[in-house]
Amino acid sequence: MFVSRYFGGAIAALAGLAVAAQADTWDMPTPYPDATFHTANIHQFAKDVAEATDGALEIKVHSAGSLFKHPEISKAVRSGQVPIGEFFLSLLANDNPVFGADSLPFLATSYDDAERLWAAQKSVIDGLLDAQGLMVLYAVPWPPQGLYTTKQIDSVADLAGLKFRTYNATLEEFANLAGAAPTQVEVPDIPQAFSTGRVEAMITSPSTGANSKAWDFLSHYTDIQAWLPKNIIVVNKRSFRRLDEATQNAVLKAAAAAEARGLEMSKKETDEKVAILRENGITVVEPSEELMSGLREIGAQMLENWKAEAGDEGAALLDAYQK
Ligand code: PCA
Repeated sequence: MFVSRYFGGAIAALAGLAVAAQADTWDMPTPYPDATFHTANIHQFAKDVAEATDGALEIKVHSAGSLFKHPEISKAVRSGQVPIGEFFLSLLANDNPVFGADSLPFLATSYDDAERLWAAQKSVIDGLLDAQGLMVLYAVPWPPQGLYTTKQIDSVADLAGLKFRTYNATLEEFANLAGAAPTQVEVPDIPQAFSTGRVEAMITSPSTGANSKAWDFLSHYTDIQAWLPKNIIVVNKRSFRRLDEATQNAVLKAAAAAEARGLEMSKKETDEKVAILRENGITVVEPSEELMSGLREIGAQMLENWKAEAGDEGAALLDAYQK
């Protein structure tokens, strides 16, 4: 009796140790603040993984570029400094233009388009990232991108000379073609960049506009619905392989759920956040035909530039998308 109880306790203690030894904590850098729907979705993903693995894998989310600055996140996951991370997919367009397809103006302007574009991009991107030691877990689109200014914008000519906040090379090209003056600013720095006058206009989603309290420094939102860029969540392949099979499956399952949930969150955001912009005094404007045709012309030129750079891979992607 005494002996068996003694051994029972010892076995329980050993089992406890085994669990403690296996438990893993993954630091996960993300670029956007906690109030962002993408970040909320990632917190839920982390919770799902912890629950499904009984705490064997804890994902600790470091939001708003607090662990790594946004441009460093993909490199940090590639090098294994962190096992997992989130970033804006088109930041990798310098590596290969295919990464930037979802930031091309007026190529994919609705959620359906964005999903078809992702379907066309996915296998190419999987392969490119695989070669970098990364595995794609999931991707989620931002709401359609709109134009924020301090005055009514009726044509592309009205954008000339504006100090324009950008978030990637594609938007920088767009601003240049519109005659504006681009400056790269990360989301957490938006309020300060506007209040100090470094920038005076931007193109981004209703989400980022509302979360940045755009009404503090801007007056007009023109709903141009220009593109739906994506965030991607990737894992370092070596880190992933180190997990036991059950944990790997739990991560993949939680990722699939996060992709579906994130898409729904994104769709819901659009109207909700436009309403918040309006409630706070932003004038929400339907774009004029003149403005739209001018912007579409810029988009068409950018698509030509992109095709020239993206070569056969780009052509195959466009083919798959336009089918
Ligand atoms: N918000 C992010 C990316 C796209 C978006 O809607 C940003 O403004 O940087």
